[in-house]
Amino acid sequence: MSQRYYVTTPIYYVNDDPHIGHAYTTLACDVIARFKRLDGFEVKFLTGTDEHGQKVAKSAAVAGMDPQAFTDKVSKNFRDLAGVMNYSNDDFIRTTEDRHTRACQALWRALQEKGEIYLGSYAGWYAVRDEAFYAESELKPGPGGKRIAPSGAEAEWMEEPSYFFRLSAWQERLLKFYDEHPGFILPKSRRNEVTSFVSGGLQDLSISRTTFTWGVPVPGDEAHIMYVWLDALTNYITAVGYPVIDKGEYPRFWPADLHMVGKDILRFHAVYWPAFLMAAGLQPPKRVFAHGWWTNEGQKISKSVGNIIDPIALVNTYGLDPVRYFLLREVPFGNDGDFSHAAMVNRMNGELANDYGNLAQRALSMIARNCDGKVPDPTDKLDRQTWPTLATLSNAQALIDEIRPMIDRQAFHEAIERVWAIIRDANRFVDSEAPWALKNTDVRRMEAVLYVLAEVIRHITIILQPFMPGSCGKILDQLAVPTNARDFNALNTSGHFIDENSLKPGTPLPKPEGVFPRFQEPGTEAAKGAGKGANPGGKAGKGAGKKRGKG
Ligand code: ME8
Repeated sequence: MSQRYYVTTPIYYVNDDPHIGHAYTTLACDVIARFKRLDGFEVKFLTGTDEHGQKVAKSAAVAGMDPQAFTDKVSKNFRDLAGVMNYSNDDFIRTTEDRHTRACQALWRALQEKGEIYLGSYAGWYAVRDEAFYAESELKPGPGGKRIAPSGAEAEWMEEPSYFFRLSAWQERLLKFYDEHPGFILPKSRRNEVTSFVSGGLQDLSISRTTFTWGVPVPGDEAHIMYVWLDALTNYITAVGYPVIDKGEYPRFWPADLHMVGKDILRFHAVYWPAFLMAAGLQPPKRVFAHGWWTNEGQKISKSVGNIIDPIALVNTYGLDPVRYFLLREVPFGNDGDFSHAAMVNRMNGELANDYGNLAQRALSMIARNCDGKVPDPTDKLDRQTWPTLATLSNAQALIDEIRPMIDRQAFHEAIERVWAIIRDANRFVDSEAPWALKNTDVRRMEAVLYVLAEVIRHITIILQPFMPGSCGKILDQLAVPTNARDFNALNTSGHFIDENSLKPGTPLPKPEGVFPRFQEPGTEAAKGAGKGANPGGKAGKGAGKKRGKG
């Protein structure tokens, strides 16, 4: 039986167009999904849109549109982003779909049957922007008798009849659950925040609303609609077929391996969601990872400041794979990060063009020139005793076993750093062996050096595919690696320098071409515009994106 992996993104509110923050979370999940597929797992990768609730209803009203028509339109922008960013999601859920209404109502009934829900009335603070209830003690005074939540959102006083979930009864069981599952919340600092929040005591949670209608009706009492977070969280089980739990995808994929979320919505995922699930007799997910927050050139990203970063503009300016690389390389995953044009160009020119691109370009063009455009033949030319630099090759072969646990704890930056250590080592190897000089002095050794380089590049590139699928695909094309030999099974982990997976000497190679261009400052507004979100076209950068790096 194959191993399985279920990874989810938050479902995004359709009150606004997608921005870099949304692109980031889904990208992280995409890298994990691709990595797991290459590692032989059967993967389900889910993303989608959160379409109900007061916030979306208000945005639809502002747009002068019927909520369904409005959500159809904005949801499509999120779906289209998958094409632009090359996401490999297997499903895209919308909470306005029938399958989701069925799942929400079934979960409600399950909670009701277990005595976890009662009817009462809510009198307290509510922030529509966060779709969250706040205790007086969490808020600061704001204008006009309103209050300000820790997120900066305005909270208003609200009084209405409401169903409640008996969250207060779950405090001890949640704490026990966190204790028994130390990997449930990552990073560790976030885990501590959650445990101290829960240790402080939990209040019953209002889970229905009566003052508007844009939501899933409460079964048996249609004057109420479900609280949008109960509705939204349920998406993760809707997508695996809930309420059918004995066949289909549910038994194969639930509990989810990973809910990836931003730190803003950790409480919903790490407190409410496991409580709802356990209360309904279902298993909680295995992990919630809360990543950090992006700022733009040092400033908080917000619509009112007008500095939203449009991921499409970034891709137009810098190219897709450099953007994918940058987002996961720039910031230790879990920390907050700042997007700046200078940092982006630095990574693009330094690490992609100079380090990786140059390694591939140098090696492949030397092979093209000096080995008749064919994979060189290293047979009888590799000798561990006389050639200690073979460590370069064995380090590349050991890479996958080092990277796997890093991906399993979502340490993307560590994985990339590790690969780059090998890339830098391989570049030093080229410099010290100087194969261009060996051409005149020791052709056998030159062939062996170039073969080692080609194998090192093959290993690195197979492993980097999840991060930069398009560019890595092009490099593997240039090494004539068949498409069915690009997964982690095709790596050489045999402990021999060469095994049946290794490149076959004599295989003809296509003409090499640079894959990672340097960013050329166009000296126009375009490059800056992408960073500021002011120039969604960013066309001038696209020209720069076509220039070839020199090897
Ligand atoms: O919260 N930096 O949806 P949402 C990094 N519908 N990530 C960011 C970000 C930034 N500046 N801004 C947004 C919701 N994000 C709910 C979720 S799930 C059952 C329901 C990302 O559209 C980050 O992942 O407000 C954050 O958690 C998410 O977008 C919030 O998206």
